[in-house]
Amino acid sequence: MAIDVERNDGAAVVTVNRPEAMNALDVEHAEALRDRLAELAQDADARVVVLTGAGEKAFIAGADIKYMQSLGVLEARRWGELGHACGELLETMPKPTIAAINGFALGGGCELALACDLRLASANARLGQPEINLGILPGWGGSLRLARTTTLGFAKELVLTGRQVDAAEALDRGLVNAVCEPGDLRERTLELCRALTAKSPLALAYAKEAVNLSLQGEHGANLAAEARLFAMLFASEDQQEGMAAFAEKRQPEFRGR
Ligand code: DAK
Repeated sequence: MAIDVERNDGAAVVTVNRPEAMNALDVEHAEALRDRLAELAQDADARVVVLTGAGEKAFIAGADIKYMQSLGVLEARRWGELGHACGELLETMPKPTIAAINGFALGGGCELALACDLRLASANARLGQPEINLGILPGWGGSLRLARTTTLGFAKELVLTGRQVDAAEALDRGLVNAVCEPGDLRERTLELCRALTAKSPLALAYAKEAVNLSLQGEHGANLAAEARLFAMLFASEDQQEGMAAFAEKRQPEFRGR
């Protein structure tokens, strides 16, 4: 059993390490994933969090079907809550989260990728919500996040038919942000991490919170909340540094204060 966490400068790379089962999540792995994400959410040294899968075939091939086979209603509810806890951490932790999709991202795997802020896929990735073929529906937030990330029509197609898409179609549909050759995925991901860790962590956290406002509530109230988040950043040294660096034609050095 392993959820590995590797540090690479300011990035924390979280790897679901169960390649013999295509990195499918059973309870043990899902609980460990939730716990690692909760720790990283609080860890100021982790400025960006990457989620990926071990091996070359799979990101996460979903929730463990063999485990789910014998679940009762109450167990299924707890199982759903566990997946939702992972998704909520990825979606709301005050730092960018990136899914490095290195192969199959199916069912719960696609749902967790959708909970991340950014998605990079290798050209051999395949994504989809095949739950309908098992007589269930995407229960880790995917039915909603897929519709928000892409379109209602495309989400309905994938959820109702269970059709998988390749990386090129995922890019075309806005399901992933970029596609690269499988051998380049790690370096492309770390490059993106470096670009993000060079920015103000305060501004990143507030910017993420502001964009997430669009997930809920009333538009006018959300615009007012965005204005407050914007104003708050003018209490930071990073705002002064960012603007001074522009005026002085140099790179900013952000300190997270
Ligand atoms: N669960 C358990 N084992 C899995 C698995 C999975 N999702 N995916 C793969 N494996 C296992 C296979 O059983 C096989 O194990 P052995 O037979 O060797 O013991 C091993 O990984 C290698 O897989 P294959 O031999 O099948 O490898 P292939 O290259 O031929 O095919 C594949 C790879 C990813 C296309 C295929 O394995 C596959 O179709 N896997 C299932 C994908 C899938 O249907 N994923 C969605 C799962 S459902 C909810 C909570 C959660 C969810 C919903 C509701 N509530 C409580 C509200 C989420 C549901 C799901 O994610």
